[in-house]
This record gives sequence, C-alpha cells and structure tokens, in this order.
Amino acid sequence: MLVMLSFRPLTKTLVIVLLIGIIPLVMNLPLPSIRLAQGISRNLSLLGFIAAWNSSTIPNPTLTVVQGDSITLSPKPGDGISHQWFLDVNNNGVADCSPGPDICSATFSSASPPPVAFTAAFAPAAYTLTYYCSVHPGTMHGHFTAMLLTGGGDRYAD
Ligand SMILES: [Cu+2]
Repeated sequence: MLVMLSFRPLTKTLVIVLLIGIIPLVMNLPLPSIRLAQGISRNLSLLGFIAAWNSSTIPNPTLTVVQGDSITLSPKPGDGISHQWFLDVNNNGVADCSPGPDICSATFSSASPPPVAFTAAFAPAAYTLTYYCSVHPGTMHGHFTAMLLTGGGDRYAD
C-alpha cells in the first residue's frame, strides 16, 4: 500500500489502464467493447421528370450515402407522367423487382408511391450502383454511391 501511494499520478494511471486491459484477459472476461460507427437513417427524395430526376441536367443527382445507412427514398411526381424508380443492384440496366434483387418503387404518375426503404449494404467495400426510371432509363439515371465510413465517431443525419 505504501508503495502504491508513492507512485506518481501518471504511473498510477498507466497501471490502472493496464489492469483494465489485462484483468479481463486473465479472467477470460469480455474486453471492453469499442463502439463501432453505426449506419444512420437517411431520407432522400427524387422528383420524376422525363428529362432527368429532379429535372436536373444530365447527369442526374448522385445519391451519396454511407454503407450501412438505412435509406428511405421517396419518389415524387414531377411532370405527371408515369415513372418507376429502381436501384439496379445486380447492375444489368433492367428493373429486376421482386422477386429480383433490385430495389424498386411502385409505378407512379400524379401521386407519390409509398417510400422505398432499404439498407445500403450491398457490398463489403465502397461501391457505386446506378438508379433508373424503368420507363425512361435513357434519361432518368444517376449514381448511387455508398462510401465506407473511416475513423469512426458519431454521425448525424444532414
Ligand atoms: Cu420516368
């Protein structure tokens, strides 16, 4: 006890930190967990226009998310013409909706279809997919990019 009291503060801190790490190992206890960055919920919306989603010029808007994010995508009518949003998960340029792997909205024209909910976890690395309108794939298509989050830390929806 007398020896411990004579430790300098830095040495005491070092001993405590080492004990916190070593005791669980020696006693076969779980190590203190490291909080991993979690996906966040992200709401996206796109207006349907024949010329391009959101009536933007080509290229269409790039949707950028982080791998693991929970996406709610809301397609909305823009020009009153029939559209269907889909994310081309199998990268073949065709809407392979249920039972296929692609993520698809209902076809819509004057009223918004139900939002499309999915998790951006299609690959273990960063990736870019293409989203389309199945009716007008030539003009209504853009990139959906999922980045890897590096460095951890808390994230907040923007
Ligand atoms: Cu369309």
